[in-house]
Amino acid sequence: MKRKWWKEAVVYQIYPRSFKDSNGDGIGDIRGIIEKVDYLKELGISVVWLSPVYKSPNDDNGYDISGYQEIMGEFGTLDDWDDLLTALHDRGIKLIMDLVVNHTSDEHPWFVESRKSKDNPYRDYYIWQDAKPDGSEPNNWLSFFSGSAWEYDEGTEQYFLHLFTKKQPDLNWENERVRNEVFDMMTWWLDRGIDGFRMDVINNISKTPGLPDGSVKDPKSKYQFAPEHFANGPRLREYLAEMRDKVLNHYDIMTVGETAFFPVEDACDITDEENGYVNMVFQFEHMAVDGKPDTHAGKWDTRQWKLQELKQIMTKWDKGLEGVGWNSLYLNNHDQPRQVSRFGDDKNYHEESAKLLATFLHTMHGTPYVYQGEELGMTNVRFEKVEDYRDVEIHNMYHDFTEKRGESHETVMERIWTKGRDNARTPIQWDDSKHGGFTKGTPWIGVNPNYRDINAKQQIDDPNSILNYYKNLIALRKKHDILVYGTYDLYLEEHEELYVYTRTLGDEKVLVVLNFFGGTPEFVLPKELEDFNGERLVGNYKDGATQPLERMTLRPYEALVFKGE
Ligand code: TEU
Ligand code: CA
Repeated sequence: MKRKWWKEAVVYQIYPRSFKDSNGDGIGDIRGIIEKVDYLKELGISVVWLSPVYKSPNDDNGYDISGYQEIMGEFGTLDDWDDLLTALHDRGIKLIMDLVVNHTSDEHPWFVESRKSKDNPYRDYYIWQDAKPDGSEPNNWLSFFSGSAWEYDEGTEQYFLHLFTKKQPDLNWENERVRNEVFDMMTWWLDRGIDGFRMDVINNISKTPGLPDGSVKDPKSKYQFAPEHFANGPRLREYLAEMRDKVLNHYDIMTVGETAFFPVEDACDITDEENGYVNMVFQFEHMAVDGKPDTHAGKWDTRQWKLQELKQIMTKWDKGLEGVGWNSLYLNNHDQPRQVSRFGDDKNYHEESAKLLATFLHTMHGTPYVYQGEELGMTNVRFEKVEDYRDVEIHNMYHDFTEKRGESHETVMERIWTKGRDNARTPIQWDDSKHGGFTKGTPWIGVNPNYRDINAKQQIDDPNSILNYYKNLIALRKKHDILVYGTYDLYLEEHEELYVYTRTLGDEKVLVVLNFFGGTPEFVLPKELEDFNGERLVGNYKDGATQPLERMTLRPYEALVFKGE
C-alpha cells in the first residue's frame, strides 16, 4: 500500500450551524469557526470536513443547495470563507467541502427554470415523469424522509423525483449538461484552494433505467424503500470515472464518498487505489447494528446491539478493503446519535466509555473522523416537545408514525431520543456560561442542559479530560506508522464483552484490548500471541495496567493498547 497524506490524516467534521455563533443571531457561522481554528490546531487534527455552507433555504440544513458558488447569508460571505481557508492552511490544516450533487434545492435557478415548462432548456436537468393513468405517482418509491419520492407539479402536470424532501429534487445525471455543470463547479472550488470533497449520497446518482417499482419490503405500506434502483445504478462507475478524469485527477486532494446500501465488494472496487474513483467511503453497515437493516425507516425500530455483530461487520469491511481500497472510521456524525450515548454509557461511565470508543476509532485501520463535540464526550439530548426539534426527518417521521402507524406521542419521542439526528446537532458546549458559550443570542436549537458539566473550557485545563485523551490519540497516530498502515487482525471473535485485535507492520505489533461494557471480564492472551511482549502505549484509566499481559481483569470500559514485537 502506498503512503498517502489522507491515510495519515485525522478528519474533524464541522456542522457550521451548531459550531460557533460570532454575531449573536443564534446561528453558527464562518467567523465563528475562524475564532476556533486554534482549538482545532491544538487538538492536532489535519483535515476539516465542512458540512454545507452554500446558499440554501435550509429545508435540510444546507443539504438543499440553491447556489453552489455562493455562501449562505446566515453563515457569512465568500470573503469570510476565503479567510477561513487561509486560517486553516496557515495552521497546516486542510479543508474538504461537502459536495451535494445528487439533488439541489427546488429554489436552485436550474429547478426554477425546469418547472416552468416541459420544453424549458432546463427541464432535463431533473427527473420528470407522467402520472400513472389513475393519476398516481410514476412508481412506488419511498423517500428517505417519509412518504412518496415523487411530488406532483400542478403547473406542468408531471411528477418530479426527490429521494429526500420534496424541496430536494434529484438531478438527472443522464444529462451530460448536468454532469458538466457539476464538474465545472467542482473545478471552481478546487481552484479556490480546497483539498477535497466529501460526496453526499454519491452512490445514488444513477437510477435503474425506466424507474421500475421497488420490491415489497413493507407489505403494509403504499411506498417502498427501493435502494436496489438507486444505490448502485448501472451508470454509477461511468459517472465517477468521468468526474475522476475531468476533475479529481488534476489535483492532490482527498475524496470520501458517502455510500449507504453499498456492499463492501463495491466499496472496494470504487476505492481501488490503482483504478478506483474515490479514496475512501463511509460505509453504513455498522450503523444498523441497533436497528432493522435494509430499510431506511428501520433505523427507528431499535434493538439491543451486540458486540459480536459489530466486530463481524468491522472485520468484514477491513478484510474486504485490505491491500486494495481504504476505509473511513466513524461512529457518529451529523446524521447519527452521539456515540457515547449509543455505544457507551453516558450515565455511569461517561468518561471511560467516551475514551474507550475514541481508542477504538483511532487504533483501527482507516482514516478516523471526529464529529464536532465528540472530543468532549457530548451526549444525546431529550427535548420534551416535538416542536423543540428542528430536523425535517424527525418532523416527517413524527407525523408518519403518530398518524399512519397510530403510535403514541410517548413511543415516538422515545424513538427520537434514541435515534433522531438532532441529537448530534445541538450547539457545541464551549464553556459553562449561558447557552454553553455558543451564542450571545437565542440558539436556533436548544443547547443540551448538561453543558455545565460537559464543556470545552473545563476540559482544556484537565490533563485527564476526554479532550486531552483525543489529543493524545491523534498525536500517537502521527507518531506511529503502524497505527496507520499496520494490518488488522481480530482475536476472540466470539467474546461478548471484549474487542481484541492486533495491528502488524513489519516486525512491529500493536495489541488493542477493549472492554466494551460495564463488566469486569478477564482477558487471557490468545495462544497465537504468546510470544508478544508489549509495553503499554495508551489506556483510558490513569493508573496503568499493573497485571501481566497473559491474564488481566479489565475494569469497566477499559481500553488498553500495547506496542511491541
Ligand atoms: O445523508 C444521506 C443518508 O443516507 C443518511 O445519512 C440519512 O440522511 C440519515 O441516515 C437519515 O436518517 C446525507 C446527509 O448526510 C444528510 O444530512 C442529508 O439529509 C442527506 O444526505 C440528503 O442530502
Ligand atoms: Ca451567526
